[in-house]
Amino acid sequence: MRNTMARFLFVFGILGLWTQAGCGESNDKYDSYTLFRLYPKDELQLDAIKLFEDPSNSIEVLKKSRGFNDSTDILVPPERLTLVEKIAKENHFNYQAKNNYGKSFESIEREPRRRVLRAFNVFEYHSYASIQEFIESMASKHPELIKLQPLGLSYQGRKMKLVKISQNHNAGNPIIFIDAGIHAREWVAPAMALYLIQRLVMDPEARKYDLRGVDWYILPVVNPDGYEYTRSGKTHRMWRKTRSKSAFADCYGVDGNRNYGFYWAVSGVSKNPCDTETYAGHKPFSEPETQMVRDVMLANADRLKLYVSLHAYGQYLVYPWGYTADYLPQQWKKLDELARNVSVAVQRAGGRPFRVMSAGQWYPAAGGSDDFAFGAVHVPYSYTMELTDGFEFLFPESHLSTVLPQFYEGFKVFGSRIRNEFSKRRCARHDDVVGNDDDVGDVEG
Ligand code: 0X9
Ligand code: ZN
Repeated sequence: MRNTMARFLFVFGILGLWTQAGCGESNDKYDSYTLFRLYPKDELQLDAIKLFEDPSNSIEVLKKSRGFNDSTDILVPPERLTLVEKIAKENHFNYQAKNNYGKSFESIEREPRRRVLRAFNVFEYHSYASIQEFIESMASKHPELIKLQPLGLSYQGRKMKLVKISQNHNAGNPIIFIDAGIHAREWVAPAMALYLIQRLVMDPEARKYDLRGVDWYILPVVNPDGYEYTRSGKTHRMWRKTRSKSAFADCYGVDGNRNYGFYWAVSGVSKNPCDTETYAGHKPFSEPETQMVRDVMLANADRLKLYVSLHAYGQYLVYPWGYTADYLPQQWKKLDELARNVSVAVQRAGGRPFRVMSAGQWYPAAGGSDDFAFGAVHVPYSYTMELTDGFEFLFPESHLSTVLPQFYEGFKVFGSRIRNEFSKRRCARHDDVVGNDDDVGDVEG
């Protein structure tokens, strides 16, 4: 095993130097990539997988496994294929491989012209401009329910607006704040946020129950520059970070979910601005986009009772702490129990269950918005929700109409809990038991 590892590291090292020195990006970059889905079955294999995560290997880690029975998904460029196959076989990995991965990318060139003639379809993926048009038009048609709050401009100058949905904006209701799309390639997350907006406003049942005594604040695309970049061609479809230019290197982007100022950069981050995945930024809140989310949280700290950050993929529903696996917040049982109720509701609607745990138990990574909301802003319920299982980041449009309503059932449970626990206007829509109000503090995980 040791020998294999040593050889593996050596060959990777050589190849790493070669690829970094020589290669430009072709337009169909991912067409020749292979998706490997590796199922580790023991600690040694889990360790071996970590070697794939070194960014100098030009392998892109799409998803990390949570121990056994869960896959680590990696995208392998053609020049690494033989080697990865060899390592996988030598180490007796149970794995699946899908060649020519980029060829399965859906065409994204249909907007914007065609859409002008017809209504916005929430079961499709849209350009940022169309998304903005949609929220503007919803707000002008339903001024009694929706207020748009301008938050500022993204790094590249895109306008960002918070969608506030309430039956009475002056009632001082508890607030549920949902954001999506901090990671550019996770398209199903903004799609879910837009579906939530449409459903809360257009569905009479939702108006009657889900808006009762609770305000919903939704920011559908936290990282619009990155989002548009992933739409700008197949080569960029797997982009994750923002698009800010580094002052220290000729590289772009920061991982927005490593950029929040709570135990910033203590685990699971890269300090290298050229790391395409987890660069934490040169300081906390270096990005205008994370500053805007922070400011929404801080401005509403007293009423903010639930924060959910929508991501993809893997069907996880995780809670703080994300920065460590060593301990859990004292209130973890409450967080855990609500997450399980949400999962059950999604399952009852025909969806897949969520894997529920603390984010750090999945893999420790600091600087996430969930930890900041919980630890710094003291939002009592804070989650990261990883939507969908299957298709990786390329969740097909044709399946949105099935899964988004299923996930909505989970949001009803979230809404009920916040209403029952914090609203002056309690009325149970769901059988949702309230847990104990524990003091803040940590316990061993
Ligand atoms: O790593 C992340 O930022 C999230 N997963 S993703 O595949 N969408 O990138 C998980 C974040 C969980 N929360 C923290 N680690 N704080
Ligand atoms: Zn994400």
